[in-house]
Amino acid sequence: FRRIRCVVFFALTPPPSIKLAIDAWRDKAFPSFTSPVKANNFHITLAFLGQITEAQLDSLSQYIEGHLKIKSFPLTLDYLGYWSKPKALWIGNAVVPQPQRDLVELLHKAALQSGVSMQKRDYISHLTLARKCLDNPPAPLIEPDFTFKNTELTLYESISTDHGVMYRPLIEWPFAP
Ligand code: 3AM
Repeated sequence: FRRIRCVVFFALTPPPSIKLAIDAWRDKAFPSFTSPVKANNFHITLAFLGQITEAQLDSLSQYIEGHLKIKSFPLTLDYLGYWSKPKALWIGNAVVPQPQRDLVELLHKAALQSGVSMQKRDYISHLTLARKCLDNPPAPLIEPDFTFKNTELTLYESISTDHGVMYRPLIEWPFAP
């Protein structure tokens, strides 16, 4: 985190085996996409912060260390969603577990305390599968059904490269077992 400012967000991350399973299911269930999200980039955003300063990062970390009391929890991605405005196809969890709700709330408080302004909008838990998806694709042959345990909170930096965007984990906070 040497640069003065960078674009960051907090997210949950499926374990590698689930990332690969979602990737394989996506290949089978849909025709190819113009702009698929790489399996390595799969995540469930909890809070998007945008550009923050190093001082704000320190303050966020301190707040989280002092207040994070979440235990590892399971989550099931089981339905397909499409947003026509950002043209994104995603899978979501019909049931947002309480620990995930608590995390979103905690991160909003952490941002407020750290002087990071965040948009107030309803939280929709989702893992984006593809962007620039012009139409809502036909229903998949096989419905999504991916369950995994969430064992940590990650702060990612969003980096634009010649090969597209890449998300680099900056800090991880493990949940209690
Ligand atoms: O969680 P996904 O991958 O759907 O679209 C961006 C991506 O969403 C979103 O944050 C995630 C990580 O980059 N994002 C980008 N700019 C945003 C903004 N200004 C934003 N979300 C909310 N407000």
